[in-house]
Amino acid sequence: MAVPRSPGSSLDMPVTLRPGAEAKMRLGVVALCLFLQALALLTPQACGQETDGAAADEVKTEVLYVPEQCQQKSKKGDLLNAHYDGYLASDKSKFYCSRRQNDGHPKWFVLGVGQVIKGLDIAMMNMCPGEKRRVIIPPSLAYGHQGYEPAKIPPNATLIFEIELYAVTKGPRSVEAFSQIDLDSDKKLSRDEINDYLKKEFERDGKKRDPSVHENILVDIFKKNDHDGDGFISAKEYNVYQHDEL
Ligand SMILES: [Ca+2]
Ligand SMILES: [Ca+2]
Repeated sequence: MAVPRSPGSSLDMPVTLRPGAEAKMRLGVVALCLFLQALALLTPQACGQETDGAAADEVKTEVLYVPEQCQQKSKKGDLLNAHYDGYLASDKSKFYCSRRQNDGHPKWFVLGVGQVIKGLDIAMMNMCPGEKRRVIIPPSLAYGHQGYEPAKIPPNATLIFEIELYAVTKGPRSVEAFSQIDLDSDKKLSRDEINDYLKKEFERDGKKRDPSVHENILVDIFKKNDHDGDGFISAKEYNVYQHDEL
């Protein structure tokens, strides 16, 4: 689920999860499951992405495409689904491509809580589903002095990302969200229940999607969250990160 990660983590790229970061997230519905999925792909990290006093550094955003209809713009705490390619500004070489990871599924992550490098948290605010942006992120909002060796990002590297946002959904899981998905109230989420929920969420934004997208998400959700493999996501499995939210 990740995005360019920060120094210290060993998974794929940009997304970095800060313990407790989710604490501030709003209650949400189905996004919860997706959220869990995202979490499962992330690694807690020590955050090597502090700004180093370069307060003047800003993210430069170029909007490449905006859909005519935009019902919901991304904001802090939303769960986003996006693809992005990352390049070094110095030589334009590509250091990251979400399409080559996780079987090509777009990444899910919560916006504005440090799951991705700071520059991406900034760059993806107020974005419409379907929108495309090209953003330039200074090192102070990316990997700073240290760089990020596993991704071959040198120290003090300015990064360029090309982002395509697919979906904006409400943030994280909650008891309410769980109950809403759990139609038969048996305290566990079946594949059908989650399927129904996803369907409704996707219908709400009115976008046409290939059915395989939906199916892939469903498979991912179970892969990441059904830890005991019984075909249901229990309340415990659903709230597996709850202790972080204290
Ligand atoms: Ca149920
Ligand atoms: Ca289970």
